[in-house]
Amino acid sequence: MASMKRHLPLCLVLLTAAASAASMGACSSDNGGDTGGNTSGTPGGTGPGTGSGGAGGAGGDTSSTGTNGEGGSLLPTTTTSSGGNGTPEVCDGIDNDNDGQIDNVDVGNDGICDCLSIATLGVKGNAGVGDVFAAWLNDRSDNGAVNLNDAVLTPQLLAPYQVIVAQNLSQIGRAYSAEEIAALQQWIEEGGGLITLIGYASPPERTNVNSLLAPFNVGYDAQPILPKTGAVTIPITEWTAHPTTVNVTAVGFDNGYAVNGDAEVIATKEGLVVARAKTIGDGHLFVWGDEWITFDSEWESLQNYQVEQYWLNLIKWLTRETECQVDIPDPQ
Ligand SMILES: [Ca+2]
Ligand SMILES: [Ca+2]
Ligand SMILES: [Ca+2]
Repeated sequence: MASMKRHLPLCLVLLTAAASAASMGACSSDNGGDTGGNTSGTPGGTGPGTGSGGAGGAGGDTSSTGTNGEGGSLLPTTTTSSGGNGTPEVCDGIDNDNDGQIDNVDVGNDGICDCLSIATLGVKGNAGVGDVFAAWLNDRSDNGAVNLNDAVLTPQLLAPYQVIVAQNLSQIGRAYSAEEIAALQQWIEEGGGLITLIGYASPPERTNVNSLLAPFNVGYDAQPILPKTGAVTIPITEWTAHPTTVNVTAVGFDNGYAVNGDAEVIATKEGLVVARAKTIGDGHLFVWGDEWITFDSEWESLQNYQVEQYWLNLIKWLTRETECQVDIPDPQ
């Protein structure tokens, strides 16, 4: 709406100058065309940009009806968004198409927002094959995942990201400082989404991740649980109805840790809580008791597990409600 308001005085100028029905069409279509022109360089935006009434009129002609930004619908579109003003949504931190969602682009209709800004802390696991934050995510978003590894957590470091995934934090070479823990807490409270994983290493791996979780009164228990017997992971099948568990009936687990504390129980196994979720200020926290779900090559061919669905649900729920929310495709 803001961009349309900014164009209003120009339209009034054009109307005053031309005083014709044709110019009215030009004005209304320029609202959509100019916004598109600024981001994609497509025709229709040249009128207001140059201040030329003639060029603006050309934009109006292509819209045929020229009512309330419909000219934008003729622009090349790279978005699946259907609402709003017809201006294509692009990854720029702005709700270009005015449908109430910032950067809700998913050209491939794969359920991962193409504009997603996600980072990982620590190092990936090596007990299985594949890494969900490599090819799997790269195929589904424009940015992939940024590996922050052992970077010092500051408000400036965290600010660009919508979702952060804490992986194996036992190798960062230090304990997180109070300032780092506070920075992450503030980032979540202001709308960030954190998911923590565990089960990568020996029990001391809990120390750093639990320090990050302490402000939220959640943490991993001391005893490893649910080791797989043979080659097959333990199926987690007891789920709470929650946005993260839609269409999920079974996900594999192997040698993780129970999740204790003050947060909603999301999944249990044999009386143990293996997942909890919590809304904190404007943000979200999800604590999963294992790391096996990161090994995409291990689960992509398994029909009895819905790990991919789980990741789609998790990433969507962790992302701010007003940003990057795209439809998750129906299970096949
Ligand atoms: Ca939008
Ligand atoms: Ca945008
Ligand atoms: Ca996508």
